[in-house]
Amino acid sequence: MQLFSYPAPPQWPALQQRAAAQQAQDIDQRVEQIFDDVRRRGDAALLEYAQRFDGADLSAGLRVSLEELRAAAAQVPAALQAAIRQAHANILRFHQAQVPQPEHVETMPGVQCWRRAVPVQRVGLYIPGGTAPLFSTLLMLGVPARLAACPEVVLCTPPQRDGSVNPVILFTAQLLGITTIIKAGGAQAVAALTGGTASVPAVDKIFGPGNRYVTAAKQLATRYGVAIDMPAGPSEVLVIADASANPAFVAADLLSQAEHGPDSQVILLSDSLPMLEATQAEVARQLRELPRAEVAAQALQESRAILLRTPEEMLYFSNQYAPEHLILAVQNPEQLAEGVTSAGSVFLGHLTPEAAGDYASGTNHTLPTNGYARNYSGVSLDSFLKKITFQRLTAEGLRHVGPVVELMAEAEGLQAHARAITLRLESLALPQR
Ligand code: HSO
Ligand code: ZN
Repeated sequence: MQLFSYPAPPQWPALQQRAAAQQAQDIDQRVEQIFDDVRRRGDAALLEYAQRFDGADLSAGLRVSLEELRAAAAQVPAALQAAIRQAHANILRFHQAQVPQPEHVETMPGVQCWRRAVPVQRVGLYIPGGTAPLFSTLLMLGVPARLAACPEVVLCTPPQRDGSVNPVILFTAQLLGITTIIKAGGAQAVAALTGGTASVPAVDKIFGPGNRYVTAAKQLATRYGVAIDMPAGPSEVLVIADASANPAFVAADLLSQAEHGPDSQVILLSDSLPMLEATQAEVARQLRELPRAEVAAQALQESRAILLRTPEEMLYFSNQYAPEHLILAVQNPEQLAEGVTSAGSVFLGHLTPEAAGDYASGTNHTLPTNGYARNYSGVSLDSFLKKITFQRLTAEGLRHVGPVVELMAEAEGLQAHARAITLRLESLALPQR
């Protein structure tokens, strides 16, 4: 980690810079070709990509069969099953509190307006395979999808070389009651979810993390009218640590973000130089013990430890950076938390690691990165719902609101609008039969 001592505020924007997103043009072109190919050849294209990119022969079928699904639990240790069930229960409880209350408002006598939440009808959940198959992400997307009662939930995840899907992912899917599971990864999976194939239903909205190809593919999907959860970027954490923090805890938190990927962003702010130095030493020590040390070490090369003067300065810096995760490893975290205006998710105090929220405390871990915490929220139940407004006017209601509309419509020069009211008001004035 590079150390910066009391940088002057004009230098802060440079320190808040994320590594330039290298959305290489050749990635976009490649993804467009894949979309074309999947649209033209459907399942045949998916089979070929599985062979080429995953080394898997899926001629037996692109879908996970019910037998495969049922067999998965036997391969997952009982203790892990219990842990996943507990995490599921906590995440469900937290998201249940987000169920919207019915809204019904009479704005004028006889003018009834109401709003109803309706699930997005068809959703696609993408779960990467690769070096770390994130079944926790399936919980984070599957729980709100089920709670919202989306009628169609399609899970796409890449196959392993033997053509199977990671059993923990299957166990988690089963727990969620998700049975449409497609063995497809990468941009081709997103293409299939966008346009549909014989085996893959087309969806209305696509969720989930992925590599640069998946990210580019989700972006392209939006051009075909498919919505996505949010613009994605590398995962990031910012820790504010005062002299009361435990350097070993802080180091572990920094490393848990760094081990996600070589492009993970890690920033440590402190108003205590001894704390910064002790944490740096701890990071170096703990790094050596990590199986993913190489990945974490790469991420740490771009990471920064910054000495600032006061809690207010640290908070200001953090709000400007707008981190995906913010850890307040300080004596009085509540007070600091009050001042947070931009962050995806905030972790208060010395005993609240980001890892708790990543897996099991209940909050969602699909969060805005790359500064989008300035203007986006993380995934929640809302992400799977649309809100539809309804209204109904009685005769009394029309008499109340009608003249308001007539005047405004005429002032905008929109005579047909005015007439839609006038004709009805006139009909009310006629003797009723
Ligand atoms: N920190 C990741 C989520 C995750 N961590 C999954 C472990 N597993 C999201 O930013
Ligand atoms: Zn994580």
